[in-house]
Amino acid sequence: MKIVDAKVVVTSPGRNFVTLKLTTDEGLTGLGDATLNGRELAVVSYLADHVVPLLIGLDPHRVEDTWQSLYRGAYWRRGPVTMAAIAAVDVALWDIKAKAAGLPLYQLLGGASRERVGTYGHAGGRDIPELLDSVRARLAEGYPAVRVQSGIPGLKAVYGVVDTDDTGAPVLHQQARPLVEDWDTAAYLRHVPAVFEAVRAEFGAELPLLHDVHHRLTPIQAARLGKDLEPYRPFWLEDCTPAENQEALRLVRRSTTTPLAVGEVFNTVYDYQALITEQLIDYVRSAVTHFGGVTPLRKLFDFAAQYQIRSAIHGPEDISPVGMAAAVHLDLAVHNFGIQEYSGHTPLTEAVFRHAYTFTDGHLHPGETPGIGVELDEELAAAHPYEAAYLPVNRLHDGTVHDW
Ligand code: KDG
Ligand code: MG
Repeated sequence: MKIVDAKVVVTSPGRNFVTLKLTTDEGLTGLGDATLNGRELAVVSYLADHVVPLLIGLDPHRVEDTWQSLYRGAYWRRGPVTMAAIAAVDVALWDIKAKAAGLPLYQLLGGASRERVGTYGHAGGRDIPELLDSVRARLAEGYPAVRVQSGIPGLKAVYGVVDTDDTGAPVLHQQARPLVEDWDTAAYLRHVPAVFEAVRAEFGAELPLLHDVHHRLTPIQAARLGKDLEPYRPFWLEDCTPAENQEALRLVRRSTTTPLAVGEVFNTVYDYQALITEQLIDYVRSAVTHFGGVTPLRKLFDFAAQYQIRSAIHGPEDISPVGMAAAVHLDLAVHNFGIQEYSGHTPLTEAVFRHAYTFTDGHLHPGETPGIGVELDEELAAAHPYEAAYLPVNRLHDGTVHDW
């Protein structure tokens, strides 16, 4: 079998998604997600200008060899643009291989290790009462675990608190210039324990609660927060520091028993080396889409398993249903699965990407369709072309840029 066509599709059914579609001489097709939120077209160019010409004529069954040749052959290794491009090729090849075998991808990854995949959903509110309503809504949708994010008194816009329209649907601020949010670490550190206190008082001790700091604290501030949250037994504290400095997590880890989750902005296993071997974290959070695909993510999970660290694949709305499908196959197969982040997609996005995976009672299942189980409606995709969009930036009250 040979690859005869490789096409990069960019579509914006409410937000931008980049998809690679490979076609073989036997008529099989494979899809891979290459969406890098806010920098989409860089990956489109990487794929279309530098990768697609190398794929034509290749045997799609050679997944490992193709991965190694794209990773090592570029000489310029790693980085989100490169690894998102490689991920798209990797997942598209796995899709074709599984279709050729007539099996859902998870069967090629060792088969099911569990019946279904547990998830967490996002709850957010401008203040605590609004957050409690949002938690109630996630529970009514069936989520077994909830990430809680709240507005901070004195700050106008905070990560994780999404504007909604009259129907409760999230309003996206896709715009040609980044939205400027504000940040005050002291106000944040004062408020978050009160948020957990209120959520525990309302929903009891058993509900798994997660919180995303989104890279904003210094190690000593993160240690303080971890200690302050201990009485509320969080499921995890996510990205408490900008963890490209792996050293930072040593201090946090020594100071608190609050579990730590890290990795959505990581691209390779090397970003995790000290964090895993020194057992500084509890969950590895990389996305299939930003980590180079199923091939390296599965190796990461095996490495993490030796240290009792579990998987928690990144799954926000900016991972397309193609990336989400690949994640759910991996989740079902790996032994050290922890939890899957899942926000779902809009009905229009789900019409562009029809998928076999299902979400029932707060749990995902990849379905039994051969391959990853996603079909791209190219006509509908073309009707919703790319729109320039940036992620927000954060500034302190004096105007200094802070991590977002
Ligand atoms: O594009 C950025 C998002 O993927 C990120 O902000 C989402 O932190 C995130 C999460 O935990 O889902
Ligand atoms: Mg996060």
